[in-house]
Amino acid sequence: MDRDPRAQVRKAPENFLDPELLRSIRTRGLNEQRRRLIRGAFGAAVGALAATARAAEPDAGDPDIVNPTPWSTTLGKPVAFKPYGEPSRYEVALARRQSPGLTSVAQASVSFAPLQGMFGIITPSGLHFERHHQGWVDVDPSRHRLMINGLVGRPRVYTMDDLMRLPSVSRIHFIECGANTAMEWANVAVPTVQYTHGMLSCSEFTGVPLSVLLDDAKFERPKAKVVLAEGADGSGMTRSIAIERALDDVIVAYGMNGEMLRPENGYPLRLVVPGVQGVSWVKWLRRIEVGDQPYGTKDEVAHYVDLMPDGLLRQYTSIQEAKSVITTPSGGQKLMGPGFCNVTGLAWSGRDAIKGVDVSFDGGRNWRPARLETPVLPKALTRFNCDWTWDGKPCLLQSRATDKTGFVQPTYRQLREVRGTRSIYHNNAIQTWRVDASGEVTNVQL
Ligand SMILES: Nc1nc2c(c(=O)[nH]1)N[C@H]1C(S)=C(S)[C@@H](COP(=O)(O)O)O[C@H]1N2
Ligand SMILES: [Mo]
Repeated sequence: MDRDPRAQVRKAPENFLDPELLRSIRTRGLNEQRRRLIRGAFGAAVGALAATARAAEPDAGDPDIVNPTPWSTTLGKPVAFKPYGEPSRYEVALARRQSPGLTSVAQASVSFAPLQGMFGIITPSGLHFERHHQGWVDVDPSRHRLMINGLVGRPRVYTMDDLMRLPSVSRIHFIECGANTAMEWANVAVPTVQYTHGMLSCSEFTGVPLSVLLDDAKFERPKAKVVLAEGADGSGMTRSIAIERALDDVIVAYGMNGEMLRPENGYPLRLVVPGVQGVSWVKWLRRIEVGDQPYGTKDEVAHYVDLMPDGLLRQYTSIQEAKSVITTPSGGQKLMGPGFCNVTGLAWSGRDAIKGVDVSFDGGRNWRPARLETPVLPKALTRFNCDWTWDGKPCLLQSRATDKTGFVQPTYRQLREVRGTRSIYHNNAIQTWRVDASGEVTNVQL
């Protein structure tokens, strides 16, 4: 343990096409560096580890059991050594990454969440994916205002202090960019789940229900049909949201995972539109205008439309349909050898809670039900697990989600029959990972 893991990890370049990076991808919480230590330091000494249980016998001579470790024979560090805590220095490989191939302009960019290294359903705030149309902005909360205007009897302007006095709710929801998994439409087969599905995160959000603010502004029923949400950044981000949805579960949120939103994610105020594609979750939210028809702004007419096989554009496609992905084993990881392996992944639906997830080991011919971890919440990520004993032969891993509405995640063939091949957004097809005889996992499309 005297090797400096930072030095090893720094070698990993950010370019996803580089094999060094792929080797640094974490597997089941043990990053590649630590796995190598396990195999190298005493895996060799132990020799034949039982194939079914990857753990050493107590008398196997492991020096980290036999000898005292530095941390058990020295004084610990004092409390509040760091006023704001951070992960262990051994975990620096777990990081958001950008794909240079996708985003050449730094300010209009994406960083992907490292799904392959996360547990449960909550995304740590520092690993939440980012998508900015014109960079993130550093808003001074004392100067931030939220205006409610348009078809209202009483236009309102709130300060942050005003908003924090109002009734609040906290709810766990996923956010997925409509362009998540977009490269796969063209079968680009980006190498890791971080790049195939990493524009996805799930947090507990706290804030004021939008319905409270609309009522406070005395919005004009029944004339009001839609609200327009506008951000304070330079991108002029504006999205129309139907009034029924706005009055349902939309939150004007200031909190994320128990603290104020991070600047990258909209500090001090963002819209949370459960189940709806990320672009409608307007960050640095400064205005809600009530109107009687959709606004047809650039972000919903020129962008975020789906080109259908008949050549027409599908607009206002907002809901993220049921989808799932296996996060371990996944692309860029390597199985340590035949034997037991917990297959784990995430499932979600923008319509309701997940009802079930099936896992296939033979490219979709046979399916087995996975165990869902609790809680299983509507419009939130759901973690699934499936016991598997790998026999060392090549195989094709898939997961298939079904939500409470009965919607079943489609195959690529089924999705393309309806949507054609020219889409960018809303790819919720079944993902396939190929495991070869050496245990290496790659992204393939069936
Ligand atoms: N004001 C503003 N809001 C915005 C954006 C933006 O560029 N500006 N990007 C949108 C897009 S396309 C997505 S996918 C989500 C991403 O949210 P995140 O960065 O918190 O992950 O924010 C949305 N809200
Ligand atoms: Mo997005």
